[in-house]
Amino acid sequence: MSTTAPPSALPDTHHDGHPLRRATDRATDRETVHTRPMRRAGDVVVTRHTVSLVVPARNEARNIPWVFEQIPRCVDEVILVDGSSDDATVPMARHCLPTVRFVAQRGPGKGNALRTGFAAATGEYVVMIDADGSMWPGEIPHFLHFLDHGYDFVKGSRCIAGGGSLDFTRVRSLGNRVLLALANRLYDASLTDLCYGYCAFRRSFLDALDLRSTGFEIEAEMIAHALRSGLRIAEVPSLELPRRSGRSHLHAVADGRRVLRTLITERPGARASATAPAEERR
Ligand SMILES: Nc1nc2c(ncn2[C@@H]2O[C@H](COP(=O)(O)OP(=O)(O)OP(=O)(O)O)[C@@H](O)[C@H]2O)c(=O)[nH]1
Ligand SMILES: [Mg+2]
Repeated sequence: MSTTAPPSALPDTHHDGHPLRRATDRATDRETVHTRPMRRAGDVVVTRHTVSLVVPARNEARNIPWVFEQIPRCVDEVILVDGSSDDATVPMARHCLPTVRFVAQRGPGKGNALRTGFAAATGEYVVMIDADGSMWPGEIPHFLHFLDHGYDFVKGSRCIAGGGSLDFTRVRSLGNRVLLALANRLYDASLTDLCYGYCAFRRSFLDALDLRSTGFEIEAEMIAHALRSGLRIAEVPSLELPRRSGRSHLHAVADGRRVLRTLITERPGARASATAPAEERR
């Protein structure tokens, strides 16, 4: 019987604690030349920023569980802005996520709901997402990636490679294309999508966004003001799903007209922009 210990039983360290190098070990060129990865001038050091998720919800009790259970860990705070729901939206949200913060919206409409939620947010980054299950919370890290790498305002796009919509009707798709073309022309931009409310931004730019809209036109107002203020904007592909259950709150024609009015009155150099009181602009 041999008394020689098998190689695996050899001690892995010298008595001084350093790893033992064996004759069979192969050092790679990389190891030989640099013991640590080299840092270059263009490297971005990403620090962890706090993230608030603002969720406007009106009668979405049946959709909240799907949305909340998929919120990724990178979100620090979830704010649900309830639009006087008649159903169990609030208790359902509390049941699914006991740490959720509720804020009562000031005034009716999605625009008022989002502005109330943004004012209550405490995170360095703010993400907005619908409560009807049409936006997958798993995409949130893609938005944060661009904020982490220097962009100020990140919007989802259903119309670039990797994005899409399972919810576009003909009317909505046509309306979105027409309004998008107008926005690109008025604001000298080259965006690929407009009427889509999956966005993220640095909260430090909330004042620059100067939001006043009350209804669905707030999404267009955010983009218009981000462009007008010279924020660095990125688009990330996003897949819009059909709402999981319940009824839509959007009225394509009436809300489309409000978006149109917003794009025109907020265009760079327009007299009515920014300084007009909110009441006048409804
Ligand atoms: N708090 C609050 N939320 C609202 C209000 N109106 C709409 N929402 C929410 O805003 C989000 C978007 O509204 P939707 O009705 O889904 O509008 P949409 O996505 O354009 O329409 P669909 O594609 O048919 O779902 C949903 O989470 C709604 O519950 C409101 O007045 N108050
Ligand atoms: Mg929806």
